This record gives sequence, structure tokens and C-alpha cells, in this order.
Amino acid sequence: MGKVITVIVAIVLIGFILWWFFDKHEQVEVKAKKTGGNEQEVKITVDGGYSPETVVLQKGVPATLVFERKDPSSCLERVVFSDFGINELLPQNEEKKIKFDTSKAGEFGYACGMNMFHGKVVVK
Ligand SMILES: [Cu+2]
Repeated sequence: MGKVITVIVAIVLIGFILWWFFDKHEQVEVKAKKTGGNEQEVKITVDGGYSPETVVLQKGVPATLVFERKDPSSCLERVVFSDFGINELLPQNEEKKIKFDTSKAGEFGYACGMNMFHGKVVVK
């Protein structure tokens, strides 16, 4: 009996791992909105991950990322942009504005404090 359960657990785990790595998770891309004074702003909701997962910013236009964390877990409490040395606390149910440098084009990943959840900022 113990063996059967072990095998079943192993199969479920393998299935989950395959799904996690090979299934294309829904990729949503959202462009930042222009605000007054030639700036751009985009809102990212943090709730079991980042939504939208990918935001697109226009190069050279000062940008603000507005994070709103609804998720109560401490896992998503910090947001880290390793390329920019940004490591910010996101207070729950509050908007946290983070200025983002758009002087260089490229794709910049960010993650939660434990590097488990990921999002992306595309500057072009
Ligand atoms: Cu985490």
C-alpha cells in the first residue's frame, strides 16, 4: 500500500513539474499609459503573482510603476529589480510607486524577495 501511494505521489509531482515548465502560462502584455507632462505610468496588481506579467514602457519617457499588493503572503511583500538595485517593500492594499529608468531599451525581469514569482518590464 505504501508503495502504491509513493508511486501515485511521484506521478502527480512529475505531472505538475512538466506542466509548470512546459505549459505556456498566459502571457499578458500591457503598455504603460501616458500621463500629463510626458510621463508614463502602469499599474501592476500583486495577487498570487504579477498581473499583468509583462508591461511595456516607451524608451526615454520617465516611468512610474504602481504596484498594489493584495496578496497577504509575505512571499510577495518585496519586489526586486536586480538590474537596477531596487528592492522595495510593498505595503498590502496600498499603491506603491516605483520610478523606473527607461534610458536603456531591453527586457528587465523582476521578482519577489525569494525569486519565486516573476514579472517583466520591456523598454522599447
Ligand atoms: Cu516569494
